[in-house]
Amino acid sequence: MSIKLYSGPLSLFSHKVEIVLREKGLPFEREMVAFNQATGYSPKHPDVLKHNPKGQVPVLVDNELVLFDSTLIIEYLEDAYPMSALMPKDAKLRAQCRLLELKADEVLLPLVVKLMYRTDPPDPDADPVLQQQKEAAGALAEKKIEAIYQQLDQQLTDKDYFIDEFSVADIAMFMTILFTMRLQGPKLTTYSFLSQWYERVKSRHSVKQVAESVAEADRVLSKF
Ligand SMILES: N[C@@H](CCC(=O)N[C@@H](CS)C(=O)NCC(=O)O)C(=O)O
Repeated sequence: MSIKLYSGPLSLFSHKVEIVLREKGLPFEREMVAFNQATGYSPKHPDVLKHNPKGQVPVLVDNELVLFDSTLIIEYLEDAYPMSALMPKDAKLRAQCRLLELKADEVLLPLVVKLMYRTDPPDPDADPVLQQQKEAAGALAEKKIEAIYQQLDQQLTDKDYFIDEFSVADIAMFMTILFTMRLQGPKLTTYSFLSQWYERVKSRHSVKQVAESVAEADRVLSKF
């Protein structure tokens, strides 16, 4: 068996896949593509361009099989390597698990993206009006993030994980909230179930390793 993951040092989507590989105990080679806060992923890694018409990480190569898109990759890993299941078997729970992953990636994350100006490299020529616009958009996004935190907190009342057992829903939501925190977004302290859940997920070996790798990438790449 030979699995290779093309990842990015601050790629939330790649880190979702990495947690799944680690949870399943699958050995893999990780290739970090170049990234910096000024030019992003440009120039792109030639293998990523070859394997993914969208030119994005993550890309997973499992022997002859080449896949891109974190959700699709994770579903493949779950089918091909069912040990340490990360999705429920029941159809309704499975759909709820997928829906939560989608909410993390496509509802919460677009709000978190509005906070990303906070890690931009300093620019003495920055337009102050543009800067104010970014800050106003960030403040509005924070309000919407808090409303989502409130809903998630309610969903987690007296529960260890979103769907019975630890699942892809927890992985996706955790990664998006980790990124909210590293961008100094709303704190979790007022949401007791959500903050307990966050610490519970973070204490898993697989998640701890990935969170440390993000922190290390920030020390090297991001200004705060
Ligand atoms: N829906 C994709 C999104 C992948 C994605 O946005 N990857 C980012 C890094 S986190 C990327 O490669 N961005 C570079 C680009 O879009 O050019 C997934 O789930 O994998």
